[in-house]
Amino acid sequence: MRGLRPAIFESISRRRSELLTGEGVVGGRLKEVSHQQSDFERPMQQAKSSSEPATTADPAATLISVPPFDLARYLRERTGVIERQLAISIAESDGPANRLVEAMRYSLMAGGKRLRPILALAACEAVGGQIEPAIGYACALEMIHTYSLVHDDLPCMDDDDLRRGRPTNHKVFGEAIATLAGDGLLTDAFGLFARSAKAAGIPAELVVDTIAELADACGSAGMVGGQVIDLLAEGQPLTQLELEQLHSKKTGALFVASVCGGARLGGAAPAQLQALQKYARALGLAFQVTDDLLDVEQTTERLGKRSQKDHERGKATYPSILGIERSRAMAHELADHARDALAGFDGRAEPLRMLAGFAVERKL
Ligand code: GRG
Repeated sequence: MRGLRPAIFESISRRRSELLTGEGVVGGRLKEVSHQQSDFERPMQQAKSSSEPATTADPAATLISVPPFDLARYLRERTGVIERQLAISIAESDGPANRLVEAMRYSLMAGGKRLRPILALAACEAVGGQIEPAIGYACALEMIHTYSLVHDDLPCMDDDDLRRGRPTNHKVFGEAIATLAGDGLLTDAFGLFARSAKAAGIPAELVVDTIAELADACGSAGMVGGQVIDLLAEGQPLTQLELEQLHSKKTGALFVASVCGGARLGGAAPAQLQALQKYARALGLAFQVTDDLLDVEQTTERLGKRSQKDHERGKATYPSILGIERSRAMAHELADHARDALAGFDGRAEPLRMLAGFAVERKL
């Protein structure tokens, strides 16, 4: 595979990995913000079933000096957990379909921020759950997200050559195998989650509810439906409201399923799920507005995917409707809304609070 990668792709990969491991923007500024409790790094508590959101129980906690929350380290650790499990889940195959598995691995193990699985695990622990039973779900989310990228890059969709700092899947494996690799990732994601949930002893009703929500988020009412609206809207002017509706399906629905699914597996109460849904909706939109800004402001080399493409394809974006400065202000406001939705949660929700900042501060 390496022989297929020109030097430009190697250099893009290196730059992306620096940006993601905290040596770039992710590190410094956000590191300085302190969190209310350090219990994120303590052993996790059992999932609760109370209908009240979690609160800070120990009055002595206010007297303890708490070290600043190190987001870069947190992202590195969580990325490691997820990537190790993904590598196991999509083990190499020497069967007749090994070319397919190779194509699936190629895109799945190509890096990426792993934001959706990280959010799922963070939501799980925000409600007091243990993350181990939710890791299968987290990996399923990343497989689904990766499938959407592989299909989105196909010539019949966005027709892109570069993704995650590498040639796109169809450039390496051809269109037929790339299409099937996406299909394989999507389908296997549900099998992986179902099996891992059973092995972890998660109650069947909880698993069924989570699968239904995830399928809705990915399907015609969610991501795929949003993609269709996006395709049909190319070259058309959209209002801000229409753009928001498009993105709530195309990008937002999977963020909501990530956060709410992770929280449900952690034992979230209905009131907590409601608050987390608000958090995820605001965060998903903040992420998308930022994505539109990055497309305008960053280079292809830095992003590891083609920049300036929204304008070229005649796509309505937040910068095209609101301008750069108002879009940036909107992204930050949405991140504030996301954090506000967590008002009833204690220090265990600190990673979620920090991730809202990350969604808008990121540089790729
Ligand atoms: C089902 C074909 C099909 C498409 C679904 C989600 C989607 C629609 C297409 C993916 C392409 C795209 C540009 C979506 C907008 C959301 C987005 C910014 C995705 C990139 O997500 P990141 O930044 O990517 O989390 P990494 O590589 O870090 O995982």
